[in-house]
Amino acid sequence: MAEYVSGHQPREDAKQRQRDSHRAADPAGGPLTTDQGTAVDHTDDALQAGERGPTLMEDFHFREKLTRFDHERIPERVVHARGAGAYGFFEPYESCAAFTRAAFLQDPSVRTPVFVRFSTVQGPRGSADTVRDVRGFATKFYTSEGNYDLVGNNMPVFFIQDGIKFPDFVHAVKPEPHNEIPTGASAHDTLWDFVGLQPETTHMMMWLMSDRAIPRSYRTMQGFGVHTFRFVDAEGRGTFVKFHWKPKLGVHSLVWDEAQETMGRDPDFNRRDLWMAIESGEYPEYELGVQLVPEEDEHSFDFDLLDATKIIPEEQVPVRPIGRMVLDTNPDNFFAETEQVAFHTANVVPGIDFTNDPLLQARNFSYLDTQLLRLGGPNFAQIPVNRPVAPVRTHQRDGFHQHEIHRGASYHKNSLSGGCPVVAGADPQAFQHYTERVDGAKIRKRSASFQDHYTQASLFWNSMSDWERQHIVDAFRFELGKVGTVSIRQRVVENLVNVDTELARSVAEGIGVSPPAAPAGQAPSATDASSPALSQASENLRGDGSVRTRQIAVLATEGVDGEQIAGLQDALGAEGAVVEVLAPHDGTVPGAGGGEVAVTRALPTVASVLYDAVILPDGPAEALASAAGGAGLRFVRDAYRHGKPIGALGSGVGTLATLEPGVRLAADGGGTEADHGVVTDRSAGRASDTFVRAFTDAVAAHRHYARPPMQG
Ligand code: HDD
Repeated sequence: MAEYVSGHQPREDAKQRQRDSHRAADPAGGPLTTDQGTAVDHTDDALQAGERGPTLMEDFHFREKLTRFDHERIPERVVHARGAGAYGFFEPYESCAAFTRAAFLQDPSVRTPVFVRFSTVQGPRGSADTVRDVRGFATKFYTSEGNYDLVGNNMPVFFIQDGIKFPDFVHAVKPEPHNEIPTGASAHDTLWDFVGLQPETTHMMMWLMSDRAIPRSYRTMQGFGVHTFRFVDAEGRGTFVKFHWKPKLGVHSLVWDEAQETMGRDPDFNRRDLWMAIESGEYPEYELGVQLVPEEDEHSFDFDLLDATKIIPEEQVPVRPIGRMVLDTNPDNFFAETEQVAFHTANVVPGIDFTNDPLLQARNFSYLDTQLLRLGGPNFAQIPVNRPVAPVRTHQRDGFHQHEIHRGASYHKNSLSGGCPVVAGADPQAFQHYTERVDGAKIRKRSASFQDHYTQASLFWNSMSDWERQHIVDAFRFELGKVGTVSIRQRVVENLVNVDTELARSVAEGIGVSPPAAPAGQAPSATDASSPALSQASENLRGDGSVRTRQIAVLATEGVDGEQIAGLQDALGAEGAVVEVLAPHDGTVPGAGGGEVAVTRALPTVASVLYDAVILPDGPAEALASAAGGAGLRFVRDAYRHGKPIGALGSGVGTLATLEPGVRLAADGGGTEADHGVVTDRSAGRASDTFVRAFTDAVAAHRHYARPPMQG
């Protein structure tokens, strides 16, 4: 049986601290009060002189209520403003003592509570979830030795090499300064102007133009610490380390057209998905892996380990799984927890240390600095979600929003408080900075080992499947097609030649600029090498292959086979999928056998983009297609275009045939046919096990991109 640090249970742990001393009084425990605890008699009418007279200053409840409302907002994060968070726990698989002394990585029976916040980067707090953007993946481990924050992204590299450029990059990617357009999007002049003039962005831009930038769910994306960090063992020996989070459900993305429509249909798509999964007990799970590089191998790569625009290919240094994280509790209050959580790359614990990566060094300044403004002063670590479970004893005093009532001397050294708190000195529990010899001239200069900006961009391109490449080309065309300044488009294309001439040529063709000047064939700085582990088509990113939590729509109209639908709900539900019956209206529809079929949602309130797959059950084909003013047919056509699995049974196959998609459909009496994720069976009655299996496999594969184009 697992034990938990500080005796807390994982689900309750982080919240328990809040409940103990910070939780608001039970709303049901007494009447509405003022901030001072005085009971309020009436809150719907202000105190006024006569029924039609002016409002009186004397009404302290009215003034307090409005003042408090006027002050509800705090500055949103300058980047990563839009986010969603959850609590959970982390447990190591085995002791990592061989390379780090971090306490939370020693004992598989110790669970460490965590809070994770996922985010987009560019858009404001109220922007849509499914924009093309990097996703933040920030984890706060409440360890017994203090808080450790792993503030990562869902891409393993970054746009720039030195944090001094961060304000330039962020100014460029944020909306245009004069009209604040576009919200949440990178497809505009200033970003691409910056990109074309900063070739170090090339590798990251390949990732940003790939499907990684439009994850299906926070539960189906990887996370990366990005930088090379340093593990330190009990003897003070260092090992370079890169951190990887891998989702149990596999790495899956939306397609761009779908992502755009989802912004309108459900701007909270990813946030809702995370929330609902946790509410339904389908706890998101990620495996933590590390790539370890001995100190003596620091210079054995053809790139610099300190350069955050580079990965270590997994084929070169395998990712070693060291533990798992489960997110099992939703916050109670978005503002108090998800908004007020404050991450900081410099929140480290003994056993984890930094390297001289110039991007990381800048971050170690910026995160503390930003919280001072955003959270209104220096005491933000006292906010419940930020409080360590480890005891805090400091000489820090006063400041805005001080919650602690400190006693005794507030300076070191003192004799009046018995010298307390004492420093840990050589106590092995204390954080001791890794001893590293550093000497050099004071210069503003980047090492020559940071100068190759193309080999890994090319490696990424080479590692992609055909459909991934097509999506990348389409994304470049879309983004640059929104850039008004032709010279900016041209410059980006000229730069892409260094990655792959064909890529550059295809992009140029789509955006109406001159094809790149370079000759056909491989550019001099590009490479033939690939890293298959990077492809979403690879086994590496497939996950457990299950269909758990996939949203499957079953379209129903009057006369549909209700028993068949019930059978599908049972069979697919048993695999963990969520099966919803959609019909032209809410309530029920009369089934073929006379019974009523319960409707989960009315078709006009939903759309194909909100589901992972669709089934057309046996029923009147015409009626299914024209259901809700053609919404049924539109639903199926969208699912087809977006590569989603489509199942059809009995006369439902007839509805599919109207699409003339060029895929093979089952023949009469021919059993189940599965072709490019279209699974058909003309038999009436209960769906066969073969159909259910074939359909489940199609759903597990997520998308079927190689499907023939839709006709008509
Ligand atoms: Fe950053 C927020 C991730 C480079 C400065 N960053 C922020 C968040 C994530 C990242 C996930 C949101 C945390 C949350 O949910 O509250 N940032 C990264 C990664 C980077 C990176 C993976 C490169 C490897 N960031 C970076 C640089 C700087 C910053 C180079 C400045 C020099 N980042 C910030 C910030 C933010 C922030 C301005 C805004 C809100 C906050 O810190 O708390 O300080």
